[in-house]
Amino acid sequence: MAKKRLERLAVDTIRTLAMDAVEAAKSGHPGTPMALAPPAYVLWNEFLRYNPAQPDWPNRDRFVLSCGHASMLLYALLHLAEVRQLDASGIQTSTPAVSLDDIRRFRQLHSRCAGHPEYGLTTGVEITTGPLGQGVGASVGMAMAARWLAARYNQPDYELFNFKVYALCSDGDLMEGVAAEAASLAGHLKLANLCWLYDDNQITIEGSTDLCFSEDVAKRFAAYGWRVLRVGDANNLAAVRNALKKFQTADRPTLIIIRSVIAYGSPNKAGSHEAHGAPLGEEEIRLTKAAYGWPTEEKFLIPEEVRELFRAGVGERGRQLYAAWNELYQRYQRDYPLLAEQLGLMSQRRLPEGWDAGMQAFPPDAKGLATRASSGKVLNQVAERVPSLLGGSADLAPSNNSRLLMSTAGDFSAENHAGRNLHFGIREHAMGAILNGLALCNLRPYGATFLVFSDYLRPALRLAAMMKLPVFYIFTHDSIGVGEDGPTHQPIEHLAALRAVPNLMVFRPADANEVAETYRVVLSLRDRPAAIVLSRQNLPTIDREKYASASGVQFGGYVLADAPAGRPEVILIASGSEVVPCLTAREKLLAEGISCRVVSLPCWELFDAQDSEYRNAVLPPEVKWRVAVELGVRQGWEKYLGDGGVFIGMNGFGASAPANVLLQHFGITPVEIAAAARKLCGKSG
Ligand SMILES: Cc1ncc(C[n+]2csc(CCOP(=O)(O)OP(=O)(O)O)c2C)c(N)n1
Ligand SMILES: [Mg+2]
Repeated sequence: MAKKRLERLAVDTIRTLAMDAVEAAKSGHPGTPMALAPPAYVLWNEFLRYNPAQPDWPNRDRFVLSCGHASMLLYALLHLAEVRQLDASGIQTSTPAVSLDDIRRFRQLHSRCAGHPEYGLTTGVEITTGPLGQGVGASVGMAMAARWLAARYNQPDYELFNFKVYALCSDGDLMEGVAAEAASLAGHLKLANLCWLYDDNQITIEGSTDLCFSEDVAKRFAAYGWRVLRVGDANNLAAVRNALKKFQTADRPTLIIIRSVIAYGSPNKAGSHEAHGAPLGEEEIRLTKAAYGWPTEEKFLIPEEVRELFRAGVGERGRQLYAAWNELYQRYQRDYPLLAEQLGLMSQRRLPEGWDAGMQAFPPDAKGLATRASSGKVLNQVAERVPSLLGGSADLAPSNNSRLLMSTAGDFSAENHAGRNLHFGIREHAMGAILNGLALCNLRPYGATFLVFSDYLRPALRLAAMMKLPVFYIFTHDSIGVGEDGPTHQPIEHLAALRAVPNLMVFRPADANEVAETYRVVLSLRDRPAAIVLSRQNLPTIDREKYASASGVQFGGYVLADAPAGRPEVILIASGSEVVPCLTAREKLLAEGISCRVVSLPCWELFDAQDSEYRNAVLPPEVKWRVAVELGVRQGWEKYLGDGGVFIGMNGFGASAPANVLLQHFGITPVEIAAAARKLCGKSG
């Protein structure tokens, strides 16, 4: 069969699979896969360096479907390329990642063809997408990871890492702010290994992009420092090929603007927003198949020649490239055993033996230090022994104490892709997305900002939790304790909002030693992100001879100071900066003959995961008189307070004044804590 006809057959196979799957599901997005089948075909079968039999090859090119609603496009490609599924422990199996049955059961329970691509569910899906902008945002992190790995691990004659990152994106992706933030940084960093293919179909859900999107995207990206190429018609395979060829030798990121027609080929729906998110309908499918010259009554048809074409293309190329790489890697292991060992650990998200040996205990100190400061010290101690740890702040590193200070760390820049200190600029949302991209390439990234601005990266954080990525966030300036900056900078609802995210661990350590223990837990996480919430103001370092060891952090909560004979009438529960005020209140209460226990509760998620025996030992069900203290909203504390408890915290926004004045003003002091406990016990002061 002539090459051109064969290619057309492959393209139409992708199109009809998408049409049939959406029709069977009675739900989904057929129009965009139909339009983008040609460029996706060329990219996958002619350019992508990807081994379907070894989908976790660390140097594979990454393909990100940022417009996740076009998921059937990706599933069709994974099926035709015969990508193999990895099992839960990452071992290859001989089962297809996407079987034809999965495609038939698109969007149904337990099908690997979920509504939007889900990382971890379907091998070959490099990232969960659907929330527009997140895929392209994370693609910048992936491209940074490729550069960083190359700069740190390639050796003369050992080019282990040189993978490229391709992201397919839509109008919606490029309207989102996160894409602009990420593109701006990618241009600045000259990430020449990054290519976005933009589906310029001039259609979104409400209709033509004329309604709300009239900027010159090409000029905008050129201004970011990108190279901009155009393909006038998505069906022109030669033009797509040409553009992708140019990208291979680029010296900066590339945007390929591809003009396409949504639902191409459909006589009545092509070019219409109606084809975005609804099945075409049986009759329209028949007409469209006829227009393609496809058998009109066949469903889920895959001509054998098309399978052969993919085997001879991406399959064979991937097999050869991987074999050559693997041979190189064998030699690398012999010649650079230490570096190879690091890479091996990274690929399993494991830490080097003794990684926490450098962590030092902090001596008791009444003046103490801010937990952001102790965090900076511990982070640096840990970074010495965890080579995959890298990160930075959204322009607040001096305040977040998030900088890696050792001389070998360096700054990541266009000239130095080996730096471990990342500079995100004031781009919290892109920071969140980039951290996901870095973690998806098995690095251990962190990002820092003020807790109050965690809202700015929340959509990316949510995806990190959904994808089970071990990203961590350093959120400082955690309460009205920031003082004079006032209510705009004083987080109130943020702890509750973060605790509401499934699979995210939120830590709010009380002193320097709890900070160290927090890092011990957080760095060992392999399947979830964590937020470390830290104070701006100094907090006393608790005397651990007098009170319990900070190692209790590993249980999420622990008895820090017990009542005489372990029989409390009342329990004071707190996190972070409110723990020491509770200790002070306890002293007062003990002096009055009220037996009182203080529980430090730095991490709800960890505490809730303990068995009931432990939890009941810390918070005995029979002790109903409880006071919880936290400089945030009450939401969620009910589960520890029960019916008889009292909450001391914030009911509304803060105010601008020195921190101590604010604590008095809002009534959050040891005096008030003791008074609340006394009242519960029915005693007077
Ligand atoms: C952050 C976010 N907001 C809204 C949506 C809902 N949504 C899905 S697709 C889409 C826009 C569709 O237009 P476009 O991105 O151009 O995709 P096309 O229809 O051209 O494939 C919207 C608003 C979303 N998925 N993510
Ligand atoms: Mg569009």
